[in-house]
Amino acid sequence: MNAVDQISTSAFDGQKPGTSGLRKKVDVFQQPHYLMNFVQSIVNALPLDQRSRLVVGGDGRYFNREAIQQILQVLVANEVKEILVGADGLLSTPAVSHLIRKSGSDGGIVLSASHNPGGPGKDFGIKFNNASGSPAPEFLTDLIFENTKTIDHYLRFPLPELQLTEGAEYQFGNSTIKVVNSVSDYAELMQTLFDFDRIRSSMEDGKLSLCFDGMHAVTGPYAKCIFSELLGVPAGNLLNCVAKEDFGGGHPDPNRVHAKTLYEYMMSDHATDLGAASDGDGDRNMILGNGAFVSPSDSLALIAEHHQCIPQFRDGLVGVARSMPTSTALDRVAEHLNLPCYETPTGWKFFGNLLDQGLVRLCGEESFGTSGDHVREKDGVWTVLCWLSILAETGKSVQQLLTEHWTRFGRSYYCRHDYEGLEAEKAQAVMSGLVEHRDSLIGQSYGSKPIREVDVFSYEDPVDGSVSENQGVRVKFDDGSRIVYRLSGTGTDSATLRVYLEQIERNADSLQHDAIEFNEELGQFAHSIANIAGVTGAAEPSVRT
Ligand code: VG1
Ligand code: CO
Repeated sequence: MNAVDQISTSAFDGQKPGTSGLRKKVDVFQQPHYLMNFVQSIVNALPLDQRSRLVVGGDGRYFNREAIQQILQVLVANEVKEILVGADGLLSTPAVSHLIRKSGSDGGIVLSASHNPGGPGKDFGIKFNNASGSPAPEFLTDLIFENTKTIDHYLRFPLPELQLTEGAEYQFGNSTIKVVNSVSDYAELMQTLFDFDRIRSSMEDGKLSLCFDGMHAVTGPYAKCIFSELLGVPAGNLLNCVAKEDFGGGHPDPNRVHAKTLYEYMMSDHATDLGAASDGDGDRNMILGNGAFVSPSDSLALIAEHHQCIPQFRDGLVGVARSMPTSTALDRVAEHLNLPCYETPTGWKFFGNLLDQGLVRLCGEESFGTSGDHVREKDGVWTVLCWLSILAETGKSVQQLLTEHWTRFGRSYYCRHDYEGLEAEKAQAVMSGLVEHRDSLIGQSYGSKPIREVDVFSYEDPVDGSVSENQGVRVKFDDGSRIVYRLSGTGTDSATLRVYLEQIERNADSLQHDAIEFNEELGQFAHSIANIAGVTGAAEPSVRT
C-alpha cells in the first residue's frame, strides 16, 4: 500500500479565479506545485461531506494530459471516494456539468481556457463546478483563493501514469477512479430534450441542412455522434472536428473573425440552411444562416420567441435571464410572453441560483453563450439543436426568422469593441474616469440621443442575497440604446477593455444593416467620451464582434 506524501509548498501569487476560473499562460501552470496547490485549495474549500465523488475532465488542450494525472494524485491522496474521468481526460464543459448532475457528484474540475488559444506558450485554465453542475459561486471561489494564499502543503498519492481508456477502473488508497465515455451521457441527454426524429426527417427530405465547425476543439467527437450518427449530417459538413492540443494553431473562438472559413461559406451561394461553430470547451456557439449572421443576443431572443418548437420548453419558460451587457432583445420577447427577465453580471456562475430555484429556464450572454435548465453551463451543441428544431418546425429560413423578429420587436443593433493588450492600470483608469466624469457625461448627446444616465452595475442575487459590485459602467440613452464598459476577467496577461454597443431600431425600413457598421459611429463616441486614446494610447479597437 502506497503512503500518501505530504508535500511542502509555498503560496503562489495571483491564483484568483476570474470570470470563469483560474486562467494563466500554460508555463505558469507547468511550474512545480502550481496546479497541485490550486487543486488542494479547492479540496480544502470543500466541506468534508462534499468530497465523496468528483468529476474531472478538460477540453484536451496542451497540458490537459499531465494536468489530469496531477489532479488525480491530489484527489486520491485526499481520499475522494470516487472520481469520474472522461476518456483521455476529455469532457466538454456542458458534459462535465451534466455528468456531475447525473452521477450525483459533489462537484467537478473543468480544465479549460475556453476560447483562448492552446499550445506551448498559450493558455490553460481550471475551474471548479459545484454539485448542481454550476461554476462555483463567488463565495466559493473567494474561499478557494483564500486557501491559495496560505497553503503550505498539499497531499499527493504517488500514482503510476494512468491510461485513461474508456471503461478502465482503478483502485488506489480509498479511491476508485472510473474512466467514462466522454460523449454518450451527453448525447443521451440531448435525445431527451429534442425531437431527433423530426430533425432527422427534415434533413432526409432535403428541407434542412447543417454545416458545423468544431474549430479543432473538444466538440468534434460530440458533433460526430450527435450531428452525423444520430441526425445524418454528411461527414463532409463537419469541419475541423478532430480535436487537437493546439486547436490547429487557431483561436477556438466561434465568431466571424476566428471562424472565418465557415462564415464565408455561409455567405456563399451554396451555403447550408444552418451554419454553426463552437469553442475550445464546447460551451459557446455561433449561429449562421444562409447569408445571415445571428448575433448571440438575437439568438437568445429568438430561442425564447420560438421556445414552443423545442420539446424541452413546451411546458413554458417560467423566466429567462441574460448577462447585463447582452442586448435587450430578450427583454422585449419576455415582456411579450409575460415572463420575468433577470439581468445578471457577466459569467455563467450568476445564472446558477436562478436555474436551481426554477426561476428561469433559458439564459444567455452576448459572448456567444446560451443554455437551458438541463445543465448549469452554457451549451454549444444544445444551441445548435435549438436552432435545428426551430428551422424544422417553422420551415422558415434563418434570415426570414430574423426579419420577422425585428419587425415584430424592433432590432437591437449590437456589437462589441474589444481593446486588447492594455496595461492593467490604464484600463482601470478608463473605468474610474467614466465614474468620475459621470455628471459631465449626462449633458452630452450622441446625434439626437441625449445620455440619460450613467451608472455602475451592481447585482443582488435574488436567491441568496449576495451582492456583486462594480460589474461594469452603463451609459444609457433616452431611447433605450446603451454603451457598456467593463474589463475582461478571462485574459492571461495584459488587460482587455470591452465596450458593448446597442442601438434599438424600430423603423421597418432600417432593419437590414450590418450591425458592426451600424455601430461604428457609436463606437467612436464611446471611445471619445471614455477618453480611451488619451488614457491608454489605443486609437481604435483591436476586435469588433
Ligand atoms: C468572457 C465573456 C463572458 C463569458 C466568459 C467565459 O468573459 O465576456 O460572457 O462568460 O468569457 O466564457 P470576460 O470576463 O473575458 O469578458 V468561456 O466560453 O470561458 O467559458
Ligand atoms: Co468556452
